[in-house]
Amino acid sequence: MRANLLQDRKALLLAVQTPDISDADLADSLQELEDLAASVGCRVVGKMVQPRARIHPGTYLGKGKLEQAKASMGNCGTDLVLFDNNLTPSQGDNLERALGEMVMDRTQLILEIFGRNVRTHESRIQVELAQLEYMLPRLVGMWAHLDRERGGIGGTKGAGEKQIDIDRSLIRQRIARLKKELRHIAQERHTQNKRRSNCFLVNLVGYTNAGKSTLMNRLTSAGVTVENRLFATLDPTTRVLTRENRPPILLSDTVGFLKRLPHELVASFHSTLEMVRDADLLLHVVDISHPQYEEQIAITEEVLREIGAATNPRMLVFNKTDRLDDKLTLRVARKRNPEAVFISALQDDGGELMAHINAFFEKSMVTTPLLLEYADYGDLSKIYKWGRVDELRYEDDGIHLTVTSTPANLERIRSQLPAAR
Ligand SMILES: Nc1nc2c(ncn2[C@@H]2O[C@H](COP(=O)(O)OP(=O)(O)OP(=O)(O)O)[C@@H](O)[C@H]2O)c(=O)[nH]1
Ligand SMILES: [Mg+2]
Repeated sequence: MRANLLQDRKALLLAVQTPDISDADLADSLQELEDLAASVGCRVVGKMVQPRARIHPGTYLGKGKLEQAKASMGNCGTDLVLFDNNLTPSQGDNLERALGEMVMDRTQLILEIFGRNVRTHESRIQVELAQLEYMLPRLVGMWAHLDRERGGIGGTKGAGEKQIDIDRSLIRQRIARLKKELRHIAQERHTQNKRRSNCFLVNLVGYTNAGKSTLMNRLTSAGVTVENRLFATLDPTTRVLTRENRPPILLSDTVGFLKRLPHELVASFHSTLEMVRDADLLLHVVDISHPQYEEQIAITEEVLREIGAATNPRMLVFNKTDRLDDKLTLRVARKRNPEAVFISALQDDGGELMAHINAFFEKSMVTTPLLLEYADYGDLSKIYKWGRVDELRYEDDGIHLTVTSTPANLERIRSQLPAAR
């Protein structure tokens, strides 16, 4: 396990409120930053906001506010400053010097959390790739001080600049290697998925901490890690949801979404998210006990659009209903989302949700009569494998069947059994 540099740090949260950010949005954003900090073991000891017409290009905050921040840090023993917005490399550099403590922006913090939660080879590569992609354009800021200190001689490259060239090329090489490895893993998964092509694929999606993994465990006893912290799940897990169905239904759990998810992460988790795009049904899990659940729905929809899953059929699943004291939230949500399912993944048995899932797939199935000649009797098992046999009659000319399945699977039956009509 890698060392957690952030464990037990006392953090000050800093944000600039530009005119386009409402008080409510700012409060939510800071709360989320605090939750992110808590999930790496930091304690937030203070929050400061500066209303400004625009972010200061050099130091993000104005000079006066910066001094105020430094004074407050001294009083609280703060040893980490977290910025709600992303910093440019030079802002980060300037702020670290001005404040004298470790400075991190939102993206860096999220990358750090992902880094801590990797469990498999694949997610380790994905996170490292995102970290390197984030670092690459920032190398200038990291080394520029070397040249500044030497005064830089016109025409020749300074030591810092040379160092940047070396680092850049090393990082690019590493990025290329990681990408190649990810492609290889994705290919293997593709082959695996092909084997599953006669199954229905259901994927859990939703905001981080909504209860996706809890629901996965409830429905399939998959034993996926459940934790009350953000981004507990990074690796996809797939299990059989029902064997009784023809075709069987598989359920996958995957990484959660978040507002302003760094685009480097979305890009490097591409192959994981591809599974979401391939799903026949998305279960969009929502934590209804969260005060901003409606915004979280909108953000999840936005990420789904970004990854090309805008048109996949989906079902809204409002979770954590047991945490609601007031009936009003539930009533409003039911009224606004008459098609949605309301559950508590902790307390319910999931039966109602299963009924909805089955009904959804039932709608896309087709029922057709088939005639199988006695000479092909051995192929009956294929029909049972790819479809549901509703009726079976032995007559003089062969076996008369009524079979229900997806159009694709019925096509498969017909093409594999020349005698089936
Ligand atoms: N009260 C209550 N808590 C729940 C329910 N479902 C999940 N939780 C809790 O919510 C927290 C997050 O649950 P997870 O299942 O890890 O959430 P997730 O959506 O998989 O989160 P990430 O993997 O981080 O995206 C855990 O502490 C769960 O015990 C529920 O129905 N009721
Ligand atoms: Mg999870």
